[in-house]
Amino acid sequence: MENIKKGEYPFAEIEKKWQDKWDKTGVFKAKNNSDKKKYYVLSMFPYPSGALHMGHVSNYSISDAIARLRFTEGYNVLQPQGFDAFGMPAENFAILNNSHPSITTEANIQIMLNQFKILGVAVDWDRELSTHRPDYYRWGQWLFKRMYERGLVYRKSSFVNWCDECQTVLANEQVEEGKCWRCDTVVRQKDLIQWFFKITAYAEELLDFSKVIDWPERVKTMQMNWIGKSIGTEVDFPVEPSCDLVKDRIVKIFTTRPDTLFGVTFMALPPEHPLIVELLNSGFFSDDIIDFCNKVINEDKINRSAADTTKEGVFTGLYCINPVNGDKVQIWITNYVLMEYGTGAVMAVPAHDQRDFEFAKKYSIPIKIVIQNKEKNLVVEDMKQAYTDVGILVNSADFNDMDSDSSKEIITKWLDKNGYGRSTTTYRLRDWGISRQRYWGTPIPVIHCDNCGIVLVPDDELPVKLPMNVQVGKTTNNPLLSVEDWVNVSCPQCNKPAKRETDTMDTFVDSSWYYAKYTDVTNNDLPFNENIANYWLPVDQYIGGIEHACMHLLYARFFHKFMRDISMVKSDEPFARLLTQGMVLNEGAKMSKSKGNTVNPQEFIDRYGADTCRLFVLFASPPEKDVEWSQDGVVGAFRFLNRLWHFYSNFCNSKVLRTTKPALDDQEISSVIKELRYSTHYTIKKNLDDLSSKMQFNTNIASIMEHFNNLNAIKKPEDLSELEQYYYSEAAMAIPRLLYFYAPHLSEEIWAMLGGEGFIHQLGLIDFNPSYLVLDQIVYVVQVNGKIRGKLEINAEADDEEIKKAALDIENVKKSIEGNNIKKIIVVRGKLVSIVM
Ligand code: ANZ
Ligand code: ZN
Repeated sequence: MENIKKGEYPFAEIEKKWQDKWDKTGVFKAKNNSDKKKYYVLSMFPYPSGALHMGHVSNYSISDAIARLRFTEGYNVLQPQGFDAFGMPAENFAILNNSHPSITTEANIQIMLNQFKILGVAVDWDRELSTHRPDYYRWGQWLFKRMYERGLVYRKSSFVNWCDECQTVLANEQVEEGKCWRCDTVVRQKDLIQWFFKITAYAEELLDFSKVIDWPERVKTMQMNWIGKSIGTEVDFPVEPSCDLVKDRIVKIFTTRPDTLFGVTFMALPPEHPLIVELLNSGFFSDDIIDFCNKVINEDKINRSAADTTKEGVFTGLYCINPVNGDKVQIWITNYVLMEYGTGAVMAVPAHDQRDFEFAKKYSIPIKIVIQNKEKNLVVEDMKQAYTDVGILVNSADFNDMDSDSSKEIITKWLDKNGYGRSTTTYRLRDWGISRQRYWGTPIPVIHCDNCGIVLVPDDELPVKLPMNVQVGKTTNNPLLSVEDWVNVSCPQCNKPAKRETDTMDTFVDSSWYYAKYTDVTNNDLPFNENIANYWLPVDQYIGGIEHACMHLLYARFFHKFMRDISMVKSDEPFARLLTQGMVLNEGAKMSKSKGNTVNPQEFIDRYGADTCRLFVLFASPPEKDVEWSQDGVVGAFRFLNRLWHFYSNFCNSKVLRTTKPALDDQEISSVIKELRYSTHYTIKKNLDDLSSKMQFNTNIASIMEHFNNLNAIKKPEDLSELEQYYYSEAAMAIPRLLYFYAPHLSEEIWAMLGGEGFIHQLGLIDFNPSYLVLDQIVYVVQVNGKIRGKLEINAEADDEEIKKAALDIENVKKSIEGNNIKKIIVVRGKLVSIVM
């Protein structure tokens, strides 16, 4: 980037000056006790990589514009900031730098704090937190214990997504197209004992968005699909007791099509099904079957469940009995059924399910039609695909001739009565596996004792601190396992030798409640004081990327509801409003190191200043849309601020600046000044309107620029009359107060140059005068039942309602309506008001 050129405004000096002033006076500190209304604005905290990227800058420019707006409106504003510091990237960063993550993390935080400061955000820095510090994660451990006590934490062995590169488990959400979301390594399945949070206990409530004020529909839909509620029927299929191993065994299936029960021709089970696992372990299966199972287990689950996956399977040699008709149906192990959904087993009905159809065709399994179409002409031999529509039941004993949709309930009731099945609801949402076999995370506060089993670390021994004497590096094991003086402890209950849990928590646990800790960050007796938290929560406006729709945003809602249920908070939701900001793109692609298309905000701010940076990202597009990086756009923003600077440098030192209105008649001013006055008041009104509903910063900024052009178009202000100079000054003085939300440093500087005192936000919102918005009057003819009854002269900007009201106010109109009911009033814009009685 080029160096500063002659004639460019001294942004570095100005920005430093105002940042120091904000800092010294502490004007942006939030008060936990205040008579003012509160406003809590939060942007998702960054991982301390050591450098803010453009995405952060865009995120924080949006939240800061909102915060400064609310400060100006007179709210007691809380805008905190902190760091999401645990996790693999930090551990790997330390490994790369041959250091310890606690050292590299704190160093990175210092660098980023400095970058936040040069961005000039109105943050209450007294509340800074970082999740890797014991005074924070202590309370994560405390919350884990409270969850455990409520039966919301458990351990189970399960197949997990395993990344060999990162040597840890990944949540389903962290697997992207079968690969690790961080390092792109192909994920494989591994059987491990894991800790789980029972998020499914809240599945139903998490589907309810009625308590959030404003969330993007897209995010709500993504969460609803993720939770995936499905109402259906569970049916018990006894296994034919062909050998002792399978005596008294039942395969439970979940179906949404109980109407097809009589058409079941085989059972489809995944290799992970408990019955299959047991048979695998007992040596029941041949090598072919074992090989097939191993192959499928290691396949990516998302691919397995995709509709177009090639269906594969092996016959187990075992049968189930269909409880409704006694049919003997083969049990197959298949790749297309997942253990994670429903009951992990499917009654396959090839005639009416496409996946089952393809499978049956491939392996020559019988197909049996039980739903007939209207024409009653379905025949197995002619079927090219499954018939999945509604129809009439056939081959279904007592249920024949029933309509398929309405038979579902009848069949389910009949199953229930006979003890064969029951109606049930299932969710796609899984419990949240939080175990990570890594060093750099919140230790799980558990001790394993041979005598007592699982023992929770007593509250007064929290935090369980991460040991510092650890060699981080690419070991095949969790590095914590080798820290013997940390692992070996005496059991808190029986004092016998015991071992610490070495799994650490998924970092999404840390980020699930940080927004609440900010409210009372220094509390060392509890996570936070209930009253303080209830004063601030919920967060009024949360801002972050759409990529968090199904992980962080769902986990935080779960935590919040849990905290509500143990009376820590009163609200039902953590985030009342959510804004998902767009990405910063460069040449159409997301900025990323691997693509080599990043722009370093630091260099950028050094060259053009923080105000230019903020103005550019906010001006380039609405906050929820992507921003396309453009050097021209940047230079444009910079040029605009330079023009302002030069304008005010002259203006503020001139005699034209008049802050008090001379006692003269407005009739005396020229039409040019009248138009300028209109521009001033119109711009203010438009800005306030835009900001009170949608955060349309880009159109806001555009109108400020336009207003400045109108001002600048007046060439010789020194020749104007005193009164005209007053209106000219008014036009000039509005700009810093409007631009303040986007370019706060320069705005404060200009305001001071204009003779203003204090900080802009302390002035409150700028007012406009509606009578100056009357540019043209329009004359309407007013008719009552087709007869002209009067004329109406009204502001051209008046809306239909205002016009109707004014028309009904005309004396002559009133008289002719008297005593009659008005049927309707038609407004023909610019011409006519027609009243029909
Ligand atoms: C028999 C049947 C007949 C089915 C038919 C469909 C059509 P949703 O709506 O998404 O809940 N299914 C159940 N558990 C499964 C699992 N673990 N893996 C893969 N598929 C599974 O889907 C419910 C249907 O998905 C169920 O209804 C079951 O197939 C299948 F003509 O049962 B159905
Ligand atoms: Zn013990």
